[in-house]
Amino acid sequence: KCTLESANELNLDVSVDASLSLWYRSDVQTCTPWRAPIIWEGMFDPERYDKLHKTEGSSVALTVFAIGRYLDAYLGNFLRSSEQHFMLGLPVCYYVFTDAPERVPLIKLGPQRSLKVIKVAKHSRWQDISMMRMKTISDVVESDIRHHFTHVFCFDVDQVFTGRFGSEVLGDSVALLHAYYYHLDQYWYTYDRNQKSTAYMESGDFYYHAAIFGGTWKSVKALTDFCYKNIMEDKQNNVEAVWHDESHLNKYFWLHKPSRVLSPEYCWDTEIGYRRDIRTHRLLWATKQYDKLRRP
Ligand code: 2GW
Ligand code: MN
Repeated sequence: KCTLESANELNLDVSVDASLSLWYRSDVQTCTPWRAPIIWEGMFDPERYDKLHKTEGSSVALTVFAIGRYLDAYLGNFLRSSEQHFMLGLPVCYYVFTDAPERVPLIKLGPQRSLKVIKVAKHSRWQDISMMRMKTISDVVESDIRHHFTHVFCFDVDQVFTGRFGSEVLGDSVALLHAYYYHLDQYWYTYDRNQKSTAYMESGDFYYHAAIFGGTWKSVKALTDFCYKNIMEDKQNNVEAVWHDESHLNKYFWLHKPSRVLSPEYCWDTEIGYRRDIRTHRLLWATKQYDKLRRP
């Protein structure tokens, strides 16, 4: 059971976890075997978290990539919705990585919120666009983010905020349960099963979704360095993990357990349909337009 004492023992986010009332959700798993909280609607008091993080001086960098057709297709709605729901009340800076800075939409930002556009090259393979984010994030944490922000959250751009996505997610190392796998047995998890890949895993804890991960800048630096190093080692050996950066992320969190886990309420796909345990939608997958966006 997750208690304040168990969190204390493990050096989890103790002061923060005092705001969790884990007993409010008996219908879902609210705690990992290593006693990290899994955050579900109804488990926490948003105001207490906000107060606490204001006092502690928490601040958040959000990284997002919008390269090629993804810029016009998704970035505007992502940023506009984020201004309505993401970390309201805390200092936030968007780090937007794109190959076309001139096409980044002008969004009116709230107080204490800013946006940086950083030009990056467009890799020709989409798998590389996705995987190479790890290297880019690591570099910008080192050169910029670590000097200005306590936390970093990294997002896919093909999604839209629809509800509070607040300071309750802040922790040392934060992973997200994949909406399609959270209720399934291990057997179904799509870990990389190729022994030649560095992402190879026989078993794991959960299947995490790479669409959102975060934590302190230090943890995010460690995660992105690990994934990038393994991605490059695989390239040298002419292998590629089955779900690219997501396979490497799952391997990382198997070896380095997250201190906080987000329920799929934090990244839901309405295509799944109604689920009794999903009490709120904080972020939704945007409609995939693979035919339009993924042709060469
Ligand atoms: C990606 C796939 C095919 C064609 C284009 C792209 C693409 C991705 C692109 O042209 N431009 C671009 O900026 N991206 C960025 O990479 C963008 O931020 C996007 O959200 C992210 C991941 O690609 P996405 O969202 O199409 O992949 P998903 O939704 O299937 O993502 C899961 O699996 C990926 C690995 O295959 C990643 O791990 C991702 O984090 C997962 O959510
Ligand atoms: Mn995506």
